[in-house]
Amino acid sequence: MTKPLEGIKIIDFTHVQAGPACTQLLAWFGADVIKVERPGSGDVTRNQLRDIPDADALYFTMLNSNKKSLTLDTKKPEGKEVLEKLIRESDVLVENFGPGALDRMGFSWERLNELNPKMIVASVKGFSDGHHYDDLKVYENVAQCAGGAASTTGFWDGPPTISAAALGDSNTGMHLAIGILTALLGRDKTGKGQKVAVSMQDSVLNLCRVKLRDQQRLERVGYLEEYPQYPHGEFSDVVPRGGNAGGGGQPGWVLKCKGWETDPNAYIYFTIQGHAWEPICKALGKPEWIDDPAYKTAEARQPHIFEIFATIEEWLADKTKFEAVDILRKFDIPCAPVLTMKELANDPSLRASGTIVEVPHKKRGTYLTVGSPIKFSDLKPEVTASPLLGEHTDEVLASLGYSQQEIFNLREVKAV
Ligand code: CAO
Repeated sequence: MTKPLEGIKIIDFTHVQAGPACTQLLAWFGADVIKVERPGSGDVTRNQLRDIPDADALYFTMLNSNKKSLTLDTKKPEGKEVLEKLIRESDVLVENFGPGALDRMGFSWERLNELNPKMIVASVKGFSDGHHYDDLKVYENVAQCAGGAASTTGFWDGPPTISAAALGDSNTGMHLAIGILTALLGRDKTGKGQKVAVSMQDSVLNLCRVKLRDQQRLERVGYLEEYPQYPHGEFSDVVPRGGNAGGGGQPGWVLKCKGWETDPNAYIYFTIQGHAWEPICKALGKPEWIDDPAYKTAEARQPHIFEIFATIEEWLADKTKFEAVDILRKFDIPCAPVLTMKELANDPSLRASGTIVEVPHKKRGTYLTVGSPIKFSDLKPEVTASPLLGEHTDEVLASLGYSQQEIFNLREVKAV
């Protein structure tokens, strides 16, 4: 099978999560991704949170599959020379160094564009260029705070809360991948490369779009009717944390199921979709609610929505989260069990679809990872192991025309 990105050569100058998530995606789809890493140490995640001594950590293996690894000291003149050769024949360079690091290395956008005017240079930074915080280094949780996610996540009587989902890292990487693919299509038309930049703050904010919607609604009308604070609580002038409330026009909540006293994940998410009120009443054995004026409309239900949720919890008390969903799905009610990582890892549907995959690795044995969440009719992305540090150094150098002796010399000066 020919993969859509076959023939696209990418210099992967990324580390930790945001950048690697982007280049991994492009590698799954066929791009030749060469990860450039510092000799001796490599991407810091190779060593972070190791579970097997002397083997790359899962943090690294799960974000760097399908790539090659070239060790190169790009601060040494010999290393710079190799990088320049690689730049001349690559389509894309992706980086997520701290602000100014690439410039300090001698590879500013102007220099890169001079070396290869067709190359796309893609960057992740914490904040966008020119932002008053653009000198800051940024990790996931910092971005979640700066992008509006933390102030709007959690419960109203608790502090701002971080999501476990990588809204700052992998989400930014996904945005960058869209930018790179757009620039590649643009290059087909213009013949020119360009700079593509995505900030983690912007990417988080992009996912918090509905909260900016709510800020404007709040300023206009003074309340937000789908938040638990309505109608009995107080609103200030900023979007509050809404706990587990639904973010759209239909209320929802995380509800207890059988066993919640001992199992912290014995819950389902239940959504009261307006037009599904009748089936909900039927499912719950509450036909009298269907035409009761106190329950009939969303407006009528809202003031006592938590009493309704409490009644649903009574109905759930003798049902596991899976049994409950199996009943509710027959009534077309949007709901799901709260699934644990263990349940997801063993989910036969996710295994069958290739979303959870087992990958054989030279040093680790087999490990689990998340495969492509994007499914195609003509492409089934195959996930292969992440490279060992410098595993492809000789191969990449040889492809650039270096002889065995020259490679030996580069090793002698510790440039590779
Ligand atoms: N050869 C030689 N030097 C190399 C090299 C190589 N192959 N690869 C990297 N380096 C050097 C860089 O040039 C830089 O040197 P100077 O600071 O002396 O110019 C140095 O390594 C450190 O780079 P850094 O600033 O990127 O690394 P850090 O560990 O201090 O910061 C991070 C990490 C993530 C906070 C920072 O890179 C950052 O803010 N990146 C942008 C935002 C981002 O992507 N964050 C997401 C990370 S995932 O949570």
